[in-house]
Amino acid sequence: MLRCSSFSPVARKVFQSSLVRNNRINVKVNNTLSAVRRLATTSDEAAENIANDQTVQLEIPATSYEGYMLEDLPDLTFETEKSTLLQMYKDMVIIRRMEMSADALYKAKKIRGFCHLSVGQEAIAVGVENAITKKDSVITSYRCHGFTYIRGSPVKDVLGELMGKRCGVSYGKGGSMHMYTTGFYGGNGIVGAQVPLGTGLAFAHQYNNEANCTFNLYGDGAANQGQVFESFNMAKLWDLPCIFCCENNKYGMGTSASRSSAMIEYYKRGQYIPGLKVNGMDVLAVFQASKFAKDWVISGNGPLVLEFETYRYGGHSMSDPGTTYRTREEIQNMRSRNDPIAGLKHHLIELNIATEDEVKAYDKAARKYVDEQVELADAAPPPEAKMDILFEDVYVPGSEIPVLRGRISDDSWSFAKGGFANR
Ligand SMILES: Cc1ncc(C[n+]2csc(CCOP(=O)(O)OP(=O)(O)O)c2C)c(N)n1
Ligand SMILES: [Mg+2]
Repeated sequence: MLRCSSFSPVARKVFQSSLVRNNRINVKVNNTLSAVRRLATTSDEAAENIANDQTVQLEIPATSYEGYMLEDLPDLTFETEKSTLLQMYKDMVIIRRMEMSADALYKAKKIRGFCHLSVGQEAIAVGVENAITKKDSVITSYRCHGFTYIRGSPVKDVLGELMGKRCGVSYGKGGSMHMYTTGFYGGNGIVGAQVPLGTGLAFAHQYNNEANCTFNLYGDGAANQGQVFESFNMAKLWDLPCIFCCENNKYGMGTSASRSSAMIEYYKRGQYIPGLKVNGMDVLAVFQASKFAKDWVISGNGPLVLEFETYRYGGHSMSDPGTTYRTREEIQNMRSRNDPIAGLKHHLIELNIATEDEVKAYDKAARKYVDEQVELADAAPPPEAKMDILFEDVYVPGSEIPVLRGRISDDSWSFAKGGFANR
C-alpha cells in the first residue's frame, strides 16, 4: 500500500508523476516470486494501482539483529510492496534534503536558536512509520524534524516552524525542538523527559482497549536518565504496549557512548524487559523490527526495548561542528559504507524495482519538491504582532479558563476579554 497519508499532497503528486515517467518497472511478483513482470501503463492512476498490488521478496543480513530474552527474532526474509520501498526511498531523500535546507537556512541566519539535525538517521523515522498506523503514537527528543514530516506535516510547515512563521507546525512558536502533529507528541527539549510521557501514551492505548502502541524514542545519552528506568518499571508492571527505542547514534553531544555509559548494550538496559538491537542504518531492518515490536507489544507481551544503532553525520546541533571528538575518517567511513539512502537505492536497483536513471529522477523530484517548500516557507508571513496570538495555544480552544495568571498581576490574560485582565 502506498503510504499516501504520510505524504503531503505536493510530495504525493511528485511521486506519482515520477512513477509514470518510469512506466516500465520490473518487479518480482507476489505469487510467482521468480517471475518478472514488465509493466507498461498509460496513466498515473493505472501505474499506481498496479504498482500497489505487487510485492517483492527481500532478505536482510543475519547481522541485522541481536536479541535479549527473546525466543524469536524478526524474519530475515520477508515480502513487502514495491511501492512501499519506493516510498521509503523517496521519504528518506526528502527528509535529508529538508535537513540540508535547514542547515543552509540556519547559516543564512533565517533560522535562529537551537537546531538539531538528523542527517544519517533517516532510516529510523521512515522505517518506524511504515510499520505503524496513524493510530499509533510516536514521541521523541529534540531531534524531531524527520518524524514531524513522516507523521504527516508538509516540509513547508516544518521549515516554517524553524523560521518562526505562522504556517509552522506549532504556528512559529515552538521552533526546532517543539514540533507536533497528529499521533506525534514532539519534539521534547529536556533530555529523557519524553520517555515517561510516551509511557503514558502507551497506558492510554491500553486503557482505551486499542490495538495500538507507542514508539518512545530517546538517545544513548538519555538512556542513563533515572526517569527512563522508572518508565521501564511501570511499563513492565502494567504490560503496556510501549516500545522503548534507543537511537544509539554513538554520542551524546560531544561524549561518546562508551565514556558516558557503564554498559553500552542499550537493548539489554530494560533488564526484565526483552530487547532487540537493530541495524538502524538499514531502513528494511528498522521496518521489520518495528513491525515485530508492534506485534509483540499489542499481543499482551508487555513492553520491548529496541536499540537502533545509527550515526549522525553532522554535529550535535548547529553550534557543534562535530569534528573535535571524533575523526573525519570515522564520519567518512559511516557515510560511505552504511548510508541508509545508498543502501535502499542498492536494493531498488538490484531487485529491478528501479533503474539508476529512475532513482536519479526520484532524487531530482524530491529536490524540486523540497526547494519549492523552502520558497513557500521563506515567503510565508510571521505571526501578526498581536498579543492574543501568544496565548491562543495554551488551552484547547473552548476549554480555556477565564483568566490565565501571569508572573505578575499585570501579565494575567483574560480569554473572555481577549486582553490583559488587569490593564
Ligand atoms: C535534562 C537535560 N540535561 C542536559 C541537557 C543538555 N543536552 C541536550 S542534548 C544532550 C545530549 C543527549 O544525547 P543523546 O541522548 O544521545 O541524544 P542525541 O543528541 O545524540 O540524539 C544534552 C546533555 C538537556 N537538554 N536536558
Ligand atoms: Mg546520542
